[in-house]
Parts: sequence; structure tokens; C-alpha cells
Amino acid sequence: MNIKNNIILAMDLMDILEAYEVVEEISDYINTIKIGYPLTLAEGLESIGIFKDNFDFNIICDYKVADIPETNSKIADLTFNAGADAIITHGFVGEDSVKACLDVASDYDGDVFLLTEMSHSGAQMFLQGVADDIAKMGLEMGIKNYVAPSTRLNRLSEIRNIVGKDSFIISPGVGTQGGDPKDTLEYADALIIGRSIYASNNPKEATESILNSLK
Ligand code: NUP
Repeated sequence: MNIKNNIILAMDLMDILEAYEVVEEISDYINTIKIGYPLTLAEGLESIGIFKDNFDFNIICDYKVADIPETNSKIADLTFNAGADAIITHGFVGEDSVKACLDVASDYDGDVFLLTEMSHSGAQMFLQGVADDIAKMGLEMGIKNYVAPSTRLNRLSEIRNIVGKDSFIISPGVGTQGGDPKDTLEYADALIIGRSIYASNNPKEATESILNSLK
């Protein structure tokens, strides 16, 4: 995926008009947004089409799909049918569930991002212990796109080692959760940034300041 300025806006505002305003304000700097449950549950799957149609951005749906294969297929089908370019799926549910998402994605020419280890501290309780195996499974399945944490660079770097330089890693946890943009890009291909931009008083200046910090 071609991600302008290596920044993905995590749009977790729950009012479509407010979300639209923020995206419009920074639309010169980005071409990719990530929509998750907050906006989708508040405003519906139409949120995807609204950003797709008006900005022609890449839309990554962060639905952290984690169900049995048959249910994953339904979720992925609804998501791509609504206009998403990519879906984020959990890896801990195993190969068959992940494959269900991959199969639907290929019908739509879409992408799957495999979530390995999460960025919050609770991820160290259970998920961290299996994250390397999730990454290895992804590699064996031929998956090219991964999500790995910017809050623990040692883990991000380890996951990069496993998936290799030809894989594409996007990394959440930058800014509000403590991750540093520049350091993260040593290992990741793009940054996922939410509150540091959309919750700032001036999203445009906040984006410019992050871009300056990358120089
Ligand atoms: O491990 C993850 N951590 C994380 O924060 C996986 C995610 N998908 N996210 C998401 O990234 C989170 O749900 C939010 O949408 C975004 C980070 O937002 P912020 O902390 O920059 O506001």
C-alpha cells in the first residue's frame, strides 16, 4: 500500500462530521485512514464510503477480526463490500481464521494486515508470548502486511526480523501511547497515529510537527 508521508490517521472520533473536518484539514498530508469500531459502531459502515468517495483515500478497517473462519468471512465480506481497501485481523485465532479473511480479501483485491503484538501494556500478559509465532505463521501463509507495536521497539524490531525486510509493517502506539515517530520508522514502514492528531487543538499543525520530527 502506498502511504503518503508514512502516516496513517487512526480516525477514532465518533461523530462523522467532526471526523470529516479533521480529515479535510490534513488531507494534503495523508492518503490513508484507519477506521475502527468507535466510528463504525457510532456512524455505521457507511463511514468507509464517505471517506473513500470524498477523498479517495486508502481505508484500512481495524476490526481486529478474531472469530471462527465462517464468521470471519462474513465480517471481511461486509467490510470490503463497503469499500475498505484492507482489514486488520488478529493472528492468535489461528491459520484457518486468518485464511478466511485472506480468501475474502483476494476476491476484492484487498489487503489483510495481520496483528501480531499489540501496543498497550496488557499485551504483555498473553499476546506477547505468542506474537513471534503469529508473525511466523503469517510469513508461512504468504502474508505481506503486519501490525506491530511502536511502544516496544525491541519487540517491533524482533517482529521485523521474523517477517523480513520485504514485508510491510504498520505501527500503532505513536505519540499519545509513548512511541516515537522517527525511531519507529527504523523498523516499521508506516505509523498509525490517532489522538496526537485528531484530539489536538490544531490537527494540521500537529501533523506538520510530526512530519518535521521525521526529518
Ligand atoms: O496494538 C494496537 N494498538 C493500537 O493502538 C493495535 C491497534 N490497532 N491500535 C489502534 O491504533 C487503536 O485502536 C487506535 O485506533 C490506534 C492508536 O490510536 P492513538 O493511540 O494514536 O490514539
